[in-house]
Amino acid sequence: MLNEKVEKALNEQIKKEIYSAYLYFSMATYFDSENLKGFANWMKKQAKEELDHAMRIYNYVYEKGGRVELQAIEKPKCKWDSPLAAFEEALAHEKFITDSIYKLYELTQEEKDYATSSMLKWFIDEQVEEESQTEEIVHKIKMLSSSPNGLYMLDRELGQR
Ligand code: OFO
Repeated sequence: MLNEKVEKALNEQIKKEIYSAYLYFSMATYFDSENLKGFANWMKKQAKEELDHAMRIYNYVYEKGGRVELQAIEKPKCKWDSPLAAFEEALAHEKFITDSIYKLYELTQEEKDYATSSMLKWFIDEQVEEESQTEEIVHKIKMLSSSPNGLYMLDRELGQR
């Protein structure tokens, strides 16, 4: 059986992961509208990863005899002022997710639910990568935006993800 408080918090986290996918799909639509196909490709891949994160928790809840109850997902923003603004928001969002995973981990410790703590370690490690790869792109956009072909070069690079 899954601890009730933990089950509720895992359901909340599933919602946040699905919202992350929704936000990144929305960023992909912005990039596609700007004809930045590589940036859009990167965001679509990221969105799919977020759905995998949601499914990882979903499967765990059932493995532990719990129940998933899907929540309403709010409409994401759909326009940004620049590619930099979109990636800065993606980075801020990843930091928010990291914080949410940490809080979830703390709850499992308080509730002595060590199996869920152990499952969450994968997410703690994953967030290090998620933040670092997004931050790297923020830096690259800042560095390359002053050169005329900079954004185009980065778009090609992100298209290869
Ligand atoms: Fe981008 O992070 Fe999920 O967990």
